[in-house]
Amino acid sequence: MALLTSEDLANMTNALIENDRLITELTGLSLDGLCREIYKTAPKNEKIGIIPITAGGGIIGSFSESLLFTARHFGMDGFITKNTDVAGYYEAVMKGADIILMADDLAYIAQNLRNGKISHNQICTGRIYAEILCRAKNTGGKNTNDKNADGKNAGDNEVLVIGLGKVGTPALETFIKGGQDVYVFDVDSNRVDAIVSKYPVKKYDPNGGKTFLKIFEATPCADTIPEKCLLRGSLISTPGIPCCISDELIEKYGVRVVQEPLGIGTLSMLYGVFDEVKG
Ligand code: NAD
Ligand code: 2YH
Repeated sequence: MALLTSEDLANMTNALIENDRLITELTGLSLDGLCREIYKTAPKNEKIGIIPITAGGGIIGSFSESLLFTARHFGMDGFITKNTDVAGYYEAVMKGADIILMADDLAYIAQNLRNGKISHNQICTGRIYAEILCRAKNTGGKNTNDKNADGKNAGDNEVLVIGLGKVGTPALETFIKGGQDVYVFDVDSNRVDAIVSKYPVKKYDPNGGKTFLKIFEATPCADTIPEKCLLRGSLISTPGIPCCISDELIEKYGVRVVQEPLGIGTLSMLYGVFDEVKG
């Protein structure tokens, strides 16, 4: 699994604010409003304890600070422990944390110490980025003149999923639940075969001519979006780092891209462990 770097997080605060604006424009709901609708949960003054973890690759500059920024930006109270690891966990509990956030090289989790709920970054990230595409009301795509290989226009409920790993799989499950017509691609053809035999999805052929208004991407590689699949105004929702599409292609096709390195997934994790609300 690719580790985040402090460079990845350098512009995280602006990216979170900009993406929240775009998500609101696309779905009619702010990011926290969307999370509330998806999880049917809401915060109620929980204190978030963030524990720096030294295991494996060690502490990543700005990682804990980015989590604290996210919590505070969405109106929550939180703190970063002075101690790390187990001593940090003890400190967080003694200081009254209701929810713990912590990550090593393999997993980034949230745990609610009051209700016992636990959430995982890869699952919650895949889910929220997929929900954004499912709920995008106006993709802005111009599909009237652009035909697919089979002569049909790209459908508003068709989505291309690129990268079928630990983030891509919960995303495609979300698309299927959301009634989307899902096409999949991964460089690992065994992975594609395993997914196609397990889920009601179709293989995407990069050499074919099919185009998409909605594209989800979760790979650790740049430039993974084939130009052939783009339409004017295609919408890409991608947690993948680095970005899957060049500035040149974004400009050429007027593509809009939802992408941010940590905060969107973190908010999704927090809503995943809040208490349920009625209505
Ligand atoms: P993973 O290793 O489980 O899955 C990645 C998948 O992408 C694999 O199946 C791999 O075969 C495939 N792949 C690699 N190169 C490809 C290419 N060129 N074209 C098509 N498929 C390709 O990784 P993951 O945990 O699912 O994470 C995916 C990406 O999402 C990573 O970059 C990770 O850092 C990032 N991520 C971002 C956030 C966020 O909040 N933005 C959160 C979690 C993960
Ligand atoms: O970057 C990672 C892992 N790839 C999981 C994240 C999923 N997006 N972990 C972060 C490690 C943080 C570090 N231990 C710290 O600063 O506490």
